[in-house]
Amino acid sequence: MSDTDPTLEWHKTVCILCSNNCGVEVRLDERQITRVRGNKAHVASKGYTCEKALRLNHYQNAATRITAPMKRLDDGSYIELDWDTAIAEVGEALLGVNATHGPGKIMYYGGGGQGNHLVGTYGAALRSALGITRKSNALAQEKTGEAWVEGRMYGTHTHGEFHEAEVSVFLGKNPWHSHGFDETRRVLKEIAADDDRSMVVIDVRRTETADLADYFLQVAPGGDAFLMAAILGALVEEDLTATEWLAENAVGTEAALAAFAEVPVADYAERAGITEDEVRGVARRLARAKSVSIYEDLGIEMAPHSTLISYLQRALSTLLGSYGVEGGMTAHTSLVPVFNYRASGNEPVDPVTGSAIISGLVPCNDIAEGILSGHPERSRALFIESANPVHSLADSASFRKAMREVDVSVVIDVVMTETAAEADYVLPAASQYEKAEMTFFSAGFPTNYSTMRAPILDPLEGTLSEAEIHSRLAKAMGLVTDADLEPLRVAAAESYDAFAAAYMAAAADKPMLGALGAVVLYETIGRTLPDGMAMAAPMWFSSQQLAMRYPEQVRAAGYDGEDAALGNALFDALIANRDGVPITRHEHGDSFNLLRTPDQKINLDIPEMFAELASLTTSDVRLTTDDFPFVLSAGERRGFTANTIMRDPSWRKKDAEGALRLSEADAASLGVESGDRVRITTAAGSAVAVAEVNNTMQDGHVSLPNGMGLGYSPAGGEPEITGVAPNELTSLDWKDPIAGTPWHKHVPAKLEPVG
Ligand SMILES: Nc1nc2c(c(=O)[nH]1)N[C@H]1C(S)=C(S)[C@@H](COP(=O)(O)OP(=O)(O)OC[C@H]3O[C@@H](n4cnc5c(=O)[nH]c(N)nc54)[C@H](O)[C@@H]3O)O[C@H]1N2
Ligand SMILES: Nc1nc2c(c(=O)[nH]1)N[C@H]1C(S)=C(S)[C@@H](COP(=O)(O)OP(=O)(O)OC[C@H]3O[C@@H](n4cnc5c(=O)[nH]c(N)nc54)[C@H](O)[C@@H]3O)O[C@H]1N2
Ligand code: SF4
Ligand SMILES: [Mo]
Repeated sequence: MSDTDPTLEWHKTVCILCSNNCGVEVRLDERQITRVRGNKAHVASKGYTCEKALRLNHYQNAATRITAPMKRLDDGSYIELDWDTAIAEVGEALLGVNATHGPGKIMYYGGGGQGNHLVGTYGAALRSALGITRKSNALAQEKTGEAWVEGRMYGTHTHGEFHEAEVSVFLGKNPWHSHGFDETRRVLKEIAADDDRSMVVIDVRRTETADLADYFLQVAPGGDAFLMAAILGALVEEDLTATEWLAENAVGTEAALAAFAEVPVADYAERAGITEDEVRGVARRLARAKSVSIYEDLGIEMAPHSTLISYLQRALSTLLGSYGVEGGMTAHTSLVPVFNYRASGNEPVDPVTGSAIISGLVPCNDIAEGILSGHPERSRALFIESANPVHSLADSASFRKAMREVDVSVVIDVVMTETAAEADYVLPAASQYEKAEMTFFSAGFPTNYSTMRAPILDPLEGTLSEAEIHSRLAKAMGLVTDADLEPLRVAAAESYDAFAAAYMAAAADKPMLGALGAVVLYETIGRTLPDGMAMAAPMWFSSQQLAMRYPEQVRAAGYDGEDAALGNALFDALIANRDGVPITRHEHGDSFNLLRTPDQKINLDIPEMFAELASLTTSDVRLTTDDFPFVLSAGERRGFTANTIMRDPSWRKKDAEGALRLSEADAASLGVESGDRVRITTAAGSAVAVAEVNNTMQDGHVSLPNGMGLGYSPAGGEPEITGVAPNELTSLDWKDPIAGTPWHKHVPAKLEPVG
């Protein structure tokens, strides 16, 4: 073989299977990804990957990739349409909904997954152009409780520095499998090996992370609020809080201290299933530390008292003075913010369901409920892209029904999903390796990095990037014409500055050009970008905004220039660089400048939280009943799960069917062994899973993996389903009273052996 053999060439991109987006290099043989290795030059992941990245070809070349637009017929079958017809019909249908029911009755869902957020900028253009105000995405079933709390406490998002923290706390989080910060497993092992640093894991199961912990608190299901309250109670009682620091940096401290002083430490510890000594030991270890970083995740965000626990853990790091110190919690910059805190403390209410709209997102459990309510204000259309809500939201049956109930539903995806299979129109997108993409997850501090990817393959024949789909839709709906765009293209070809001036003038003349932001940028600046990067054009605007807001910190990250020139320099670097680039560089002292509270202090005084805390005295820990005596965790991250991004079951090296894990004692009392079949019944439904007797489980607690129960049909025809789809077992009304986030980790269930 010569050294020009294309199969030996390495192409830089990232893994898209979780939010870490580790930099990888891949080899290609025609369209097959044949080899994958970590990219050592990547600024954030530095060569790190987990085992999943090696299997990316199962995403890129899934047998169920769609290669033509499809339209559903009355009998539920699909016909293929040519692109022009599909775009024209979808455009007409959307305008028709606005004309018939008035604006604001289209619900937009999705806009990005673990690896692709540029798509969301085009979704935003569609929403502003059509007056779509109702939107939601997966964050509204996991992180809106957190956002409710963070908005009130900080006015912005915060993240820990686990690479540096003296004590790292993982609360309902199993980073060994789910990751969540750069080089996760390496860092976990480093903490475990260091006598001066400690790891605290609070989990119902003895996880792979728990095995590395210095303090493992195996909390009883439903016990986290009691446990966190007990830790806070001990801290206050033993006078371990950072009194001077709090006086300077926090408000509402007295109210919080008074509330925590009421906690009956011994009683709550016991109710949480943890000894009082362990609780006090952890409180003292935390108080001794120079820095504490805490990572909460689904184990508490999808369990009872979720919003309260989100508050309690933040109150804890605040009372310890661990904000804005190296290794502690801190706010950070974002190229495009994932959360919106503007309405924090004064959230609008959904006109159909009456629920709070946090971070601008309709709570996920409300979407189907609203559409099926018959309410005159209900949504009449669903526009879904890069998401699989029939599978991923609570009560799949209701979401399926809602999709058939609306006047029109449109899905943009790379494969035929459970959601696409209910849609009126399915539009096939180019994959994330066939267009420019990136995510806005990065929360680095003091340096924040961002990685823009170039396509490593041409779009699969018949597919289009979302940029192109949205652009064609906008043109088909008559929102923008080539005549509008032509002068802007000429200006863009001249310079960014000429474009900026021309665009401002044109949008003043025709506001729709401003509303369509991302589409206009794609059609103009996009055409000036090197091969395949057109979809990234909206990041020119985002780079400008970041440079305007944080000029010193963007310059400190290595870019020169003032005003627009600085933003241009950042954008050019993003476009040119495949290893990721720093976007801002701060000093720890800046942490308080990033707060968006009125006085840039941390606010501890949230009366709703004190009320819920006080109500724990009379609350039950477990929410099970005699009929449903087990607590089911419906959706656990394991070695071979990746939401619903991987559909081919053969990507899984083990746990082929996604076993129901249960303790030895529970297995014995049911009379089952590993490999036997077990029927799981909940208030919502029933399913049969293969059992796995597993000594990491507590008695009375069982778990099923997420992302299972997907249909796959390599040879065409009826899809074959592997494992249990967790949301066939979950209900719409089982959710947090404040944020509306589902309690998927605490689903009361009944188990029976299947003969
Ligand atoms: N391998 C893999 N990694 C992923 C994903 C994936 O699908 N697969 N998905 C990504 C996504 S979208 C997300 S949001 C993250 C989620 O990441 P995690 O939240 O870490 O994942 P889970 O396994 O769902 O839940 C975490 C832990 O919560 C524990 N738990 C369950 N109930 C309780 C409880 O009542 N209290 C406490 N304290 N713990 C409890 C479980 O035992 C589990 O260890 O993972 C990301 N990473
Ligand atoms: N019971 C239960 N339910 C859960 C969870 C749980 O733990 N338990 N976890 C929840 C969590 S935390 C999350 S984040 C959600 C995730 O659920 P979803 O938000 O629905 O996201 P994914 O499963 O990641 O699916 C993303 C979709 O994007 C498609 N896709 C991939 N690349 C592209 C592309 O380039 N363009 C387009 N248009 N589409 C593309 C994929 O084919 C897939 O259909 O699931 C949630 N559901
Ligand atoms: S799954 Fe996540 S941690 Fe693993 S290689 Fe991919 S991006 Fe990195
Ligand atoms: Mo998630």
